[in-house]
Amino acid sequence: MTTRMEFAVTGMHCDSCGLLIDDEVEELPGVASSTTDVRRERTVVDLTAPVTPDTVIAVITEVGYTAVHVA
Ligand SMILES: [Cu+2]
Repeated sequence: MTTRMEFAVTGMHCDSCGLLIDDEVEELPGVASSTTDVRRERTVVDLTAPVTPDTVIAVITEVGYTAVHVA
């Protein structure tokens, strides 16, 4: 099982953007933690149960950013 996924995220302007993404992604069942690095434009998501990349992308899109699954 995949325990970590990484996304390239664009559209973030400040640390609040990263915190917003992490708060929303961490609401998903199966997500242990979400860590966004605004400068690197990356979000790393650690899982405790299977979650599809598309599920995470949908949440990030919903709050106004663009995400691509990279690993
Ligand atoms: Cu911001």
